[in-house]
Amino acid sequence: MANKKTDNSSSKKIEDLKKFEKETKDTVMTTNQGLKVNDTNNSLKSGERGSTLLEDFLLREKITHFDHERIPERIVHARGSGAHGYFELYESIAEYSKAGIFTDTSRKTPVFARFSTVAGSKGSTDLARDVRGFAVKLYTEEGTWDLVGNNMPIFFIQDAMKFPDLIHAVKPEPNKEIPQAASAHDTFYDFISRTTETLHNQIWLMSDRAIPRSLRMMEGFGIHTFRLINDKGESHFVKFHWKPKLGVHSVTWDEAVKISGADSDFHRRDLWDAIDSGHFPEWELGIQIVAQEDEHKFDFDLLDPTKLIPEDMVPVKIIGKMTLNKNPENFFAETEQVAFLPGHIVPGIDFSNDPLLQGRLFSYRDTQLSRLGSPNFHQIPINRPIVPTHNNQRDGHMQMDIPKGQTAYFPNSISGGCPHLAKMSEGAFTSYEERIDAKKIRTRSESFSDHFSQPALFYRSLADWEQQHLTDAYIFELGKCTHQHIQERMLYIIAQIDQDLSEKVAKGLGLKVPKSIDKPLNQAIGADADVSKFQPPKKKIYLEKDPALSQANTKFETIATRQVAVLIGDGFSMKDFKKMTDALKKEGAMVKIVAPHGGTVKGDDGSEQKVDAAVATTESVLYDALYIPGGKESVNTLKETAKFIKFINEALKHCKAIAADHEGVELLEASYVSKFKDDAAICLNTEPAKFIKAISQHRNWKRMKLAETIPV
Ligand code: HDD
Repeated sequence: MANKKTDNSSSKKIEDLKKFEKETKDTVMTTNQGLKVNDTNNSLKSGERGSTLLEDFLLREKITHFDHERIPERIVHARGSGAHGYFELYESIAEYSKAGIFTDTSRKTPVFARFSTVAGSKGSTDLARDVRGFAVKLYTEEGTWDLVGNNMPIFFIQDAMKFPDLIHAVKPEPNKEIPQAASAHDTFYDFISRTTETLHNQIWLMSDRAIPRSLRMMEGFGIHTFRLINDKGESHFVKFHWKPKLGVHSVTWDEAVKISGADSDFHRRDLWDAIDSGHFPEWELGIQIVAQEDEHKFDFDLLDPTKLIPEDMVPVKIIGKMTLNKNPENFFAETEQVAFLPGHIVPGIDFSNDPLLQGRLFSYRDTQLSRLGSPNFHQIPINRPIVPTHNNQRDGHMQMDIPKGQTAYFPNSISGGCPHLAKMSEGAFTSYEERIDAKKIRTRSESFSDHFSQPALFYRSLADWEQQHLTDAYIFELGKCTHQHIQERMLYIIAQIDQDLSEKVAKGLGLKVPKSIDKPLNQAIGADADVSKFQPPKKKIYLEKDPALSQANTKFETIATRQVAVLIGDGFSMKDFKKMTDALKKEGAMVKIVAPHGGTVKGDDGSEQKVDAAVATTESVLYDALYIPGGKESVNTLKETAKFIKFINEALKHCKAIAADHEGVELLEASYVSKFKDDAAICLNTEPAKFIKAISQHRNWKRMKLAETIPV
C-alpha cells in the first residue's frame, strides 16, 4: 500500500468534476435564483404569531427542495462506499487486447470504485454476512469501461431470468420486512435448497469472505468469462481478478455481530480514514486467459458464472494496479449517483454468451432510469466520460447539454453528415464476429448441471480454522430457519458437497442428515423440461485443492493501517509507551490511545498524551491488536474498570496479537491470558519486532479452539 501524504489525485476526471464543484467558503446565502437571503429561520407571517403567508417563496423553495431530496436506493447493493483513483498498466498485453488501457503503459487511467453489500438497505450495517460488490468505473481515452464485479469469483445463479427470485428470497420477507441485511431466514434457504446452482456462491457466503476485515483487504472478481480482442480481431477468453496488496483478511462472526453495534459504518470509515491519512489502498489487476480453441477443455462450462477457473489450472497473470487516492467531495453527488453498467465496454474487450451477463446488459441501464430518473443519467458529473460524446440522442428530463444545429438524425447533408460514423481505423467499436448456428430455445445447457464439484473443491481447499468458521456459519444461518423441512433439505444438499460438514451442521441443529429427499434436487427448471436431465450429478474431483481459495495463503507482509489500541491511565510508563508506539508507527500502524476517560492522560515523565477514545465509548472489536505499557499507577487505575478486562478477553477470544510490558503484564493476568501458554501472538516483555510480526499475521488461529472457551 502506497503511503503518499501528498495529494497526487488530479486526473482528467478530477479536473472535469472540479468544473461542477461548489465552494461555500466566503459566500453569501442566496436562493436558487441568486437572490441574497437575510433570514432562513423564520417564515413570512401576518403578524408575529401568524398565520404564515402563501406568498412566502423563500419558505416554498426551501421546503420543496427538501421534500424531494431522496431518490430510490439501489434495488440491490444499496449500501456502498466509493473513492477515486487511477489504474496503471505494468506491461502491454497487445497480443490479447487492443484496448488502450491494456496496451499503453504510459497512461494513468482515472477510476471511481464503489464497494457495497448486496441485501441490506442504504442505512444497514457494514458487517452483515453478505457478498461485497466491487464495481470499478475506468474512464479510458476510448470511452468508459465498467467492470462490475463482486468479492467472490462466482455468482448464485446461471441465468439472469432467476435474479428477481434470488433477490426476493434474500431480501426481508415481504409480509413483515424482516430480517434486514441478513440471509439467515426461511425464504432464502427455501429458495437455495431448491436451486442447487446457488450452492457454490452459497458456500462462499458461509466462509470468512463474507465478513471482510476491510474493503481494502478483499479481492474483486469480474466473475463472467469475457473476451479480449486484439488488433487482428482474434479473441481470447478472460477472467478478471483484483488482488489487494494488503492480502485478504476477515473478522470472526462474533466480532461482526459486535462491530455492527459498536460502529455500523466500520468499513466505510476504514476506507475513508485510510485514504484521508495517505494510506492509499491498492489492488493489482490479474487476468486468466483461455485460448479460443480451449473453450471446451475444462470439466465445467466457461459460460457458467457459478464456476471459477482454479488458479492452479490457469494462473493469474498480474498486469497492472489500481490505487484509490481521493475520497469523494460529496457522497450523494458521487457515490450515490454513480451508475455502473456492465454494458459499458471499450474496443479490445467484449462479452461472452454467459446468460447471466447477457441479462445484466439489460438490467443496469433500465434500473438507472427509475433510480436517477432520466435517460440523461450519463450527464451527471460522476458519470460523464472523459472523452467528448456526439450523437443524435436529444432532450429528456434534465438535459444538461445544449446540442447546436438544425439536425438530429443520420444520415444528413445539412450538417455535413455529422456526427459522422467512425471508421475502424479511427477506433470504432465492433462486436466480435462469433459464428452461431443454433435453434432458438428456452432452456439451460446440460453443461451447467454440475452443482457440487466446485463447492466441494472450495471446502477442501480451506484451512481447518476456515472450515470451522464455515461450519459455524451454516449452523447459525440454518438455525435461524423456522421450517424443519427447509433445514433438512439443506442438510441433504450439504451432504452432497461434504458428508462430514453436513453431519457437523446437523449436530448443531439437533437434526439428522436425511438419507433421501422427496422432490428432485434441482427444481429451477421449466415445467415441461425433462427433469431427469437437469439434476446435478455426483461431485467430481478434478483438482484436490486450489491454494488460492484459502485465506491462509494470502499476503501477511505489513501492519500498515492496522489499528492498535494502547490501554493507559495516568502514570503510564513513557519509556515503554514510546519504544513500542514509535516502532508501530514506523511500520505504518495506527496507534489509538484508549483510557479511562477522554481528554489527556499523563505519563510518568509528566508529559501528556491525547486520548483517542474513552473506554466507555469504544470496543475491543474495533482494533486489530492491543498493547499495555508498564506504570504502576496506570495499571492500578485500569484494573478498577471492568471494561478494560473485557477488552483484553475479547482480543484474546478473537485471536489477536496482545503485548504488555512490566506492570502492564499484571493487567493481562486479570484476564483469561493464563490459559494460553507459548502463544506466538502474546508478547510479554518482548521487543516490538515480535509484536509487529504477530500483528502482520492478522490472527493467531492456533489459539482458536481454546479461545472459544472464553465466556465473553
Ligand atoms: Fe448486479 C447492482 C454486481 C448480477 C442487476 N450489481 C450491482 C452492483 C454490483 C453488482 C457490484 C452495484 C454497483 C454500484 O456500486 O452501483 N450483479 C453483480 C454481479 C453479478 C450481478 C457481480 C453477477 C455476476 N445484477 C446481476 C443480475 C442482475 C443484476 C443477473 C439482473 C438481471 N445489479 C443489478 C441492478 C443493480 C445492480 C438491479 C442495482 C443498482 C444498479 O444495478 O445500478 O441493475
